[in-house]
Amino acid sequence: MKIPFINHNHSDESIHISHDHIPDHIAIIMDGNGRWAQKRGMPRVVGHKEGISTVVKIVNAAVKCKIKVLTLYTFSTENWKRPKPEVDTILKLPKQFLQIYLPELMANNVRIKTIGDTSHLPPHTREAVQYAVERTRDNNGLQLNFALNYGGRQEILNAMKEVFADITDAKLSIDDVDEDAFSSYLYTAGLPDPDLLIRTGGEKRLSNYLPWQLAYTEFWFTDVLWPDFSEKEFIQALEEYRLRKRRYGGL
Ligand code: V0D
Repeated sequence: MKIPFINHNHSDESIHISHDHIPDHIAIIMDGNGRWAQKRGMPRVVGHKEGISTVVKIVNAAVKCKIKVLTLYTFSTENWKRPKPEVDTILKLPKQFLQIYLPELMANNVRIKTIGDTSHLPPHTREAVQYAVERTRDNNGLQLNFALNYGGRQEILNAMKEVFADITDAKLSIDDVDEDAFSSYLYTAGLPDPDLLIRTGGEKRLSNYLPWQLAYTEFWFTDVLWPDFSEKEFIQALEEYRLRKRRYGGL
């Protein structure tokens, strides 16, 4: 893969990748899968399956670019409102994905985690994901977070309730509840906030995705539907992010 980062180190031409302003943490809303299929006269679920191959492509691109954390919005709390057959098919995707790609993720030293309330997922989904989380626990390359049954406002409310419980139990003092302390009650505890949000599929909104964590994040939108998204667009997003940072980096 060509990484279009310019060499500022003119003393050594062999170093041609500049690692300035590579985001540590990228969050992605992988939208447009159903529409991709419908445009081809196929059922929406075909688009979701097609979206899986884009997931692995972008994970591998992120590994090559030495991104530290990638957080993918796979299933939101709102997705339960979709027709049951579609929900059932979507909830089979983690197992299908892992059956094919877990060996590749292991070889790439990827650590899998989840964010969201996984307790309400069907056991077959939970078990497949839990197995992958445990298998990859000791990997120390890219951290790959799958947002499963995730909702941002719900995350903040849960955190608020846990803070309140800890205050009630005298484990926490109300004066110590600052932004950092509160962040440690979120699913993303211990992770840096995303530097870059990518949303595919043409919509330009947040859809309840990481509202607390994205407060200072750069947003990059594309009309490209997720199954058509590729390393090319991913690199383009990284490049635009780098240019934005360079532009106001001097200020
Ligand atoms: C559908 C496009 C991978 C977006 C990609 C349960 C929507 C394909 C996973 C996955 C989904 C999740 C956990 C894990 C391994 C893989 C996935 C869902 C949907 C929702 F440990 N793709 N994917 N999960 N889609």
